[in-house]
Amino acid sequence: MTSMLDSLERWVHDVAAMTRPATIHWCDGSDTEYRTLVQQMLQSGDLIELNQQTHPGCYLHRSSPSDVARVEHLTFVCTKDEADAGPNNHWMAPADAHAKMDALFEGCMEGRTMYVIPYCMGPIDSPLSRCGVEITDSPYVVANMRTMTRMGAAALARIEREGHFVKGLHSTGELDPERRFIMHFPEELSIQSYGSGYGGNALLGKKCHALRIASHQARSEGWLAEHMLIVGIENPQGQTHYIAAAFPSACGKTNLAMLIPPEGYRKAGWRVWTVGDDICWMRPGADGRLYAINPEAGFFGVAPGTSDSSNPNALTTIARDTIFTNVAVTADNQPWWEGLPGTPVTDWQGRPYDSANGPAAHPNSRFTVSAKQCPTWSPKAEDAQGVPISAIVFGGRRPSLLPLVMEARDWTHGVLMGAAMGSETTAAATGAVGVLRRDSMAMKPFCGYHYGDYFSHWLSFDKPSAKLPKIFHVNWFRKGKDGKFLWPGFGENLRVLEWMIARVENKVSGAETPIGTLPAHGELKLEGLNLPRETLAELLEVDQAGWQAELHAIGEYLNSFAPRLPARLRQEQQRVAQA
Ligand code: GTP
Ligand code: SPV
Ligand code: MN
Repeated sequence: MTSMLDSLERWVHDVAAMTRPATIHWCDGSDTEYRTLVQQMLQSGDLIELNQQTHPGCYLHRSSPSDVARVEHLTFVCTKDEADAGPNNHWMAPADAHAKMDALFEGCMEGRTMYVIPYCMGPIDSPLSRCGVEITDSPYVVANMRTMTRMGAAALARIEREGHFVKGLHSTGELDPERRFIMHFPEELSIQSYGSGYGGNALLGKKCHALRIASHQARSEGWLAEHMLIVGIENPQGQTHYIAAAFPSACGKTNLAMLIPPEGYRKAGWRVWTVGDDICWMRPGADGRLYAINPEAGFFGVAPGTSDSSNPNALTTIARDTIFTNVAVTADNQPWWEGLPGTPVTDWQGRPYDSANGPAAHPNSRFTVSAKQCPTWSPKAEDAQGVPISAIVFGGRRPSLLPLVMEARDWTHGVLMGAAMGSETTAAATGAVGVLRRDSMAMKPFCGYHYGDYFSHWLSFDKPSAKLPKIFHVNWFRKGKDGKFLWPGFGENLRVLEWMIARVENKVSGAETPIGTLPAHGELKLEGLNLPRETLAELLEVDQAGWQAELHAIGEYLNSFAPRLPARLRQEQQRVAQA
């Protein structure tokens, strides 16, 4: 019984011997602990108090200007065999990675507090949940992990019971981009991160554990760890369908998860329930359906663009008890970003706002907030069994070619649609923005193993006993000749989800095309929406020549995963190309 805690304590002891902190603090997740941390951070300048009248319990954190996003070029998957990491990952031999990291961690916590954070990803009592312990010298990380995970005593008790956990070691280091690495050791169930205090680089429960390590584990255990939102759509009859959707970073997951129905739908009795906005763990249940949990307990959402017109739910959610990172502030000390009314006076770096310096809020500025504060938070999000998934949706930012929505004819075709996903890059990772790149299942930065094996794993769910969800592909981002988005998006996306549900329930027949099934004439409900008929036609157009080129490009892309590319996926690409 005590042996697990012994091994945890031994690890903590070993880490302390290497990093040499002044003190060690075991986090219990209590309110008192949180309040104390906040006070310390206000004193040290890690947090800045925002207007407590308008935003009670809200604080601002300014990260180092060179540390504002995930760093994919410094993120490594360290498997024994290089081939197992795949061409989709940067790889380093475990021994080399350990040597590099040990040198960086040596004495790095001198004079500082080392925090030990036991956490659980997923409801504490769910068989789908998994635990980890993150050791960090960043109080900001502790405060964020408290919101984003089930952190503290209950997680520690589960770790003690289960006897295993993912080991995460993080230090902010010198914040020198030259001395920054995010290392994953899936075979050791461990993560080491040095030199960044930002989001996915530092909150190790999130992308590092819940996606990179978990996807690796999920493959051997027969489940899926995906970069997906989970949303429940309740129709006027009171029936709820749960939909899981994978869009790349900053491509609309949080927005879709918190969607507010257009007026007509609201009046008719449609409701939307938020289960998750970024990560989804799914496993087949006894009835053959896929059941999903959200391993997170909070939202680490993109601030810019969040407004009363785009996402009023998010705005309500973040009205109190929220940590803002890299947003601007107004004259009366309220958080501000592009898309909000009012004017910024101080930019995300703390400088007087000057439009010559670019946006006032960093394009990847974020809010961290408990999911419980979301007005549409689903009671089912705490359900240990998870929610049954009726449809899986893939999508990305595609200014042309990809229609508003299409449905895969079967699971294999759906896996191809996911594998073929492409999107324009965004500010969520460092590097150029607006460049088209393939991002299979929105997992390019997060799949902890070879994409070829990952595609095989996806295909393996197609068993006679399975009752798999239908698979769709959407594109909210198609542009017209004037460069403007053709589709209004946001709440109006419910119209597209309604069509998907009608397909799931076999209530509409759709129109078959070589690339998949599209809404037939009149099947998309557009009442109350001022969408010109030509715009709809453009949104649903299938450009044969364009698709030939696209399918050729998809074929080339798939080739890059040979020899591990499953033959079934190659055949499917050829089938569609010849359709
Ligand atoms: P990560 O947290 O990085 O994984 O991002 P996300 O996928 O949750 O993206 P999010 O919902 O935060 O949206 C990112 C950006 O896309 C914001 O600027 C939104 O305003 C914009 N966006 C979201 N949904 C839509 C849509 O339906 N149409 C258009 N045009 N823009 C959208
Ligand atoms: C993403 O980039 O997909 C995010 C933010 O959700 S981060 O936690 O930094 O990965
Ligand atoms: Mn994300």
